[in-house]
Amino acid sequence: MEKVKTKRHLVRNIVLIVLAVLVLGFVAYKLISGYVSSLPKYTYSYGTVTQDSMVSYPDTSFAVISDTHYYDTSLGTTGAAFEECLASDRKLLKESAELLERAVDRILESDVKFVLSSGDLTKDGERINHEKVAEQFQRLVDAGIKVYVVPGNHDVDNPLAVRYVGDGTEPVENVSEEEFAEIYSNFGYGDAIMRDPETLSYVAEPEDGLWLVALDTNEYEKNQPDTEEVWAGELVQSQIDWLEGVLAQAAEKGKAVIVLEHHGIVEHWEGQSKLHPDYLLSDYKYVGKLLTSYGVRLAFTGHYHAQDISLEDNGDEGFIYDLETGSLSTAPCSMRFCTISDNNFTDKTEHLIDSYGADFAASARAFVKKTIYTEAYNTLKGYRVSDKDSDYIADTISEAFLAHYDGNEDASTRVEIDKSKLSLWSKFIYSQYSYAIEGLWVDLEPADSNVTFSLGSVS
Ligand SMILES: [Ca+2]
Ligand SMILES: [Ca+2]
Repeated sequence: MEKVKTKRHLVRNIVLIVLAVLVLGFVAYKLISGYVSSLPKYTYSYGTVTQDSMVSYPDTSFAVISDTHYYDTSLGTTGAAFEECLASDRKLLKESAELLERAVDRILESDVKFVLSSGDLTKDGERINHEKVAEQFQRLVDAGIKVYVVPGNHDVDNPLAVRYVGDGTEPVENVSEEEFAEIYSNFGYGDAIMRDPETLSYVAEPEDGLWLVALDTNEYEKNQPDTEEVWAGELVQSQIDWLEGVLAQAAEKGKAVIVLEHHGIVEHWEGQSKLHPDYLLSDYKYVGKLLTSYGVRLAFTGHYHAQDISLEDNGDEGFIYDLETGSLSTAPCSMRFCTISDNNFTDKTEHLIDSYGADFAASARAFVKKTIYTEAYNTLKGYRVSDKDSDYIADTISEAFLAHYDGNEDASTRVEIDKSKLSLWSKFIYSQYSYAIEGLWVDLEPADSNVTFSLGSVS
């Protein structure tokens, strides 16, 4: 009897030791992998500009549009493949051409000096769509308003440039890097005072004393035939070296710098880098630090289709605002009208969707909500969450994304999820994603639109 008891104790102790080793191993793995992923992928030589030595920005005014995702309807608007494309996307593709035309009309009425476009000009990099975008931008240039573009992940060497025929698709001509620079020669590339020899990055001077550093953050060289293009973005070492040279020259010549790029530099909600890392530059924290170390305070980005401004404050070593502009083809179709005066930045945001009337605006918002809802619902069903609970959670998630896309999130309008209505399994799955809903509803400082802040110090 005593022998059996001793044997049981021994087995129990072995099991406990094995469990402890497994838990400790898992914790150690998490700590080490977390530490490794927080290290820079590339090498950076930081500048020495401090808050006290930052130059003032010259007075100017400009408009910003992003993610126009232009789609010429001659490429087809019917058939099973097109319907599938619409159902899985947030974009108003059929209206995208008219939306850009209206945006250009609106800019022509304003008194801005230049326009920035932060990537994803076309649906999927089709040559015809690029040419149509260029036609619209030419209207601005003809009226004396300069335009500066930078490509997004959809725009160059995209293997999915297609037109819709019957229920299927047929490939159409896309554009290479060289062709992109040719088509947009009147919109940045021809006006560049410096070009990165390796990529579509360039520098222009849209206002005396103001350098625009347009960065090509995309990774087209990794695109594979017949598969979706690479969404992630990064600056490789040769681009970082080039950028450091540009920033050093700007500091030496006393030029203030604004950055234009597709991918984010500062997280736009707490948890974005965990749920959607491909929307931020791979080394975003280090690139942000590099820019602030040279006194850059404004970066205009896109990609996520949200109207949001967030701030990285590095204390004495400077600060940078990441001003993400929403998609012109995703409700509410935001565009920014910006002014810099006495080293203060002011944004006035307009929602182009409002120009279509209340009914269309409501249905466009419902369309965006439905596409997010469907994606969330299918993800939850993949985890075997019940239909009823998937519907409830997906609805909550889509409301959170809609609020984030609009910007200036008003948490008082949030309907909290009642967890007592969920099954035990649904509660567990929800607990894995609740950080996203919490994060999306919290607007990180400063406000996202209709806001003024100082470029001399953090207010
Ligand atoms: Ca914000
Ligand atoms: Ca926000």
